[in-house]
Parts: sequence; C-alpha cells; structure tokens
Amino acid sequence: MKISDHFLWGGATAANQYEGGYLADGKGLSIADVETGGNIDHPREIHESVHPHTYYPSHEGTGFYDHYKEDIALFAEMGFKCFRMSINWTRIFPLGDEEKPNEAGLKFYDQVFDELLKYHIEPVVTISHYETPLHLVKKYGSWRNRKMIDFYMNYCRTIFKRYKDKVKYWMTFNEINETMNKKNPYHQAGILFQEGEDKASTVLQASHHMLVASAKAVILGHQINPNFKIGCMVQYPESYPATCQPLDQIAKREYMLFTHYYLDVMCRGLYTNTCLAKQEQLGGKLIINDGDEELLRKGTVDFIGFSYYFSSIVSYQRDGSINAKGRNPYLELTDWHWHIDPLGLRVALNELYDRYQIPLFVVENGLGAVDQLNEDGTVDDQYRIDFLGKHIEALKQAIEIDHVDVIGYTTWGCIDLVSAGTGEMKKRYGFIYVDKDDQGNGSLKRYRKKSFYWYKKVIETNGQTK
Ligand code: BGP
Repeated sequence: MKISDHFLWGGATAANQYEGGYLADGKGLSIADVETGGNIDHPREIHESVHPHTYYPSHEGTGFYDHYKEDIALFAEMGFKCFRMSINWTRIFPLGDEEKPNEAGLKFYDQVFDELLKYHIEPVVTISHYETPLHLVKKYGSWRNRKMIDFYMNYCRTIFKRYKDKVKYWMTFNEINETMNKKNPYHQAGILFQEGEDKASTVLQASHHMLVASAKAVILGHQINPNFKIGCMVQYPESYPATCQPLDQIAKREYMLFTHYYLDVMCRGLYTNTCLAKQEQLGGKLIINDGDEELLRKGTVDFIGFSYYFSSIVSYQRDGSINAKGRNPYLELTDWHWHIDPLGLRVALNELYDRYQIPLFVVENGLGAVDQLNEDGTVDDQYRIDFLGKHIEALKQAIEIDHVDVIGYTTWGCIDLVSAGTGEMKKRYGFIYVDKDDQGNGSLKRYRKKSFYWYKKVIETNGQTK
C-alpha cells in the first residue's frame, strides 16, 4: 500500500506552550498559567495564582498570539498539509462556568483558521490540551466533579458551531491516559491530590467524567457537522518485556493497561474486561450514572491520535510491582534520557491498528535537543533530521508493508516552544528556531533551521527522507 496523496504531513503545537498573551483580550487563567519553569532535576511548581517574577514560560510561550501570520507563512513555506494546535479554553470561557463566550477569543481563532485555510493547511484542533480553566479547578475540583461535563460541553458546542466550516479534525483531550499514569494528573485533568484523598477513586471517577464528556462531544460534533472527524489522543507507551522470561511479557501487558483502559472505552464504546481488571487492580470506587453507558457506546471516536517519543522496557519485580525504568542496551538516549526507538513507532502503529482497526494519526513525535544558533542565523540540527528521518521510515514501513491505516503525521513543536514536562525553553523540537531562553529573555525572532529545508522536501516528495 502506498502513502496516500492526501496524507496529512504537518506539525503540532499546544496553546499553553506556544501562544503567550496569557491575559490578552479577556483571556482567563488556565492551569498552565500558574506553573513556574523548571528543569530535568527540578519539576515545575504549581501555585494557585500568578507570581509576577516566576512565570515566564506559559505567559509568553513563543508568541504565536502576535506572530501567527508570520508562523503560518513559514509552515506554508514548508508545505504543511495540516497544522495541529489547541484552542485555549480560557480565551473562549475565561472562568469556564459562564454561559456566554468571550467574543474576542473566538475571533482570534477565526483569524488563525482563516490564515491556515488561505494556504490550504487543514487545522487539526485539540479541544483540551493542558488548558483547563483555573477557576474550575479551584471552585469545583476539576474533573473530580461531574459538573465539568457540562462546562466542557458548553465549550465544545460553542467552538463546534463557530468553526464548523473551518475545522474538520478534532481531538477531545490531549494524552487522556496520563490521568492514570501520573503521580498528579494536573496537566491532563487539573488534579493535584489532597492529603488523605482516595486517589484510586478520584482517578476512576475523573476519568469516567472525561470519557463521558469525550463521547458526548463526539455525538454532538457529528450532529453539528456530519463531516467532522473527531478523535481521541493518548500518549502511546510502547514497551518491551525486559527479558524473555514469560513473567516479563505479563508485565508488559499490565503496563499497557493504563492506555488500553481509555482506548477501549473511546474506540469500542464500553468498559471492556481489560478495563474492569484495571479498575479492580486499582481498587477504587466508580459511580456510573444511568445513561452513561449508552453515551459511551454511541460516542466512539473516528480515529486514534497518539504521541510517540520513546519506548520502555518492563520487568516484574520480586515484590510484584512493575519496573518500566530500565535501560534498553540496544537503544541510545536523548539528552533528556528518552530511548530513541524509530522501529518502536512501527510496532506501536501495528499494535494499535490490530487492536482497534480504525484510522491512526501520529500527532506528536520529535526530538527535544539543545540547539545552537550560529552568528549567521543558521542552526545545524542534523541530529533532528536523523531522528525524524528514521521515524518517518518506520512509519512508511507500517503503511506500505504492514498495511496500517495512517492518515497523518505531525512532528511535535514544529516551531520551538516551551516544554510541557520541564518548563524549559532550551529543550527545543522545532524546524524553526525562536530566540528566547530559559529566563524568558530574547527577541522572539524566528530562524529557519537546517531541518526546515529537509522537512519541506519530505513533504514535497510525500515521504522521501533522503
Ligand atoms: C507531550 C505533550 C506535549 C509536549 C510533548 C513533549 O506529552 O502532549 O504538550 O510537550 O509531550 O514533552 P516535553 O515538552 O516535556 O518535552
């Protein structure tokens, strides 16, 4: 099977890491707006309000709010067929629980979509990408609370109606499966655990609310425009058994459960045996209202969007726990200690397609690295070209040899932006260098890196990496 001529090559971003303008034109505070910077050893800190001195990263991002025309022109120059971005929930509903949206926020995205469409670039929109309104977190406890479904639906209804003729591809929640995987699912679900909280029940209940919200969004979106393609989005944790000991194979299966839990519900429309086993293992309590199961059944997604950065190896420990932090001796590491595993992408695509049999969209993949801006304005990022080239080759094998149905590929942070994990600026992913440092200094001037010209050729040739 050949890569389709309509294959969606492009790049991906998120409002909270890219836009800046955190209070512009009536925008309210989101969870990302009250996070400090950090680094690989010191995690970002989260406060309840803005501390004027500490908050460079999400406030300024790398300036899409003011530079969108210039940036979209650069994406068009590379030949992007699509551009993944998120709508910043708090531009539309500054607090989150209002009935009426903020017109200035809606207008901003009208302009962005018009600009993209001018160049025939298809917008791919994440509805919630770490941008939950802070007010909803403080007043309602975020997704712990069932009321969030209504707030989210009000937001979805507003943007679906407003952009129904401009946007076709949507994703309901970024990396929803991290809600179960993270110590504190703050980015995904707006949740920092309280002392003494029954974490398992909170995770199950918050996840249920998000899954119902996702299903309702799919149903509503299709009513508003039957041509909408509405997907889910997970972080795909490709993993291998650390040894050929059968127990390590079981460990791999168990390790994948936090992802299958969400995918099973969103793709198959029910809590499968796998989900029930995971619920039991976690031991929490889950309340399912009348009618929820029908919603889950009717609101299954049109495609699976996923991020893929690295693979892990998993092994069973003597105490019965699973270790997924081992070092794979066959793979090299990035500067941020992530295994580099292009073939893992082919494995991931096959696993996902075998299990769900719906179209797949690689919506994040890339290399976070320290780049050097030369005096003449060039950046020689051959390492990024090598990394992406190998991943694209693996993607092509999955399509051409294995017949996996993949509709698109967007590299993460196609223009430099703030790292979600660490809040750093120096962890760069882009084809376009942005002059900004970890302290927030810099002109925000844009420069084309070597990989910019390379990716342009990849797209021009529909996937040739050399
Ligand atoms: C994913 C997120 C993105 C992005 C990416 C890279 O988890 O969806 O928002 O940031 O990871 O991670 P990091 O920024 O930590 O390098």
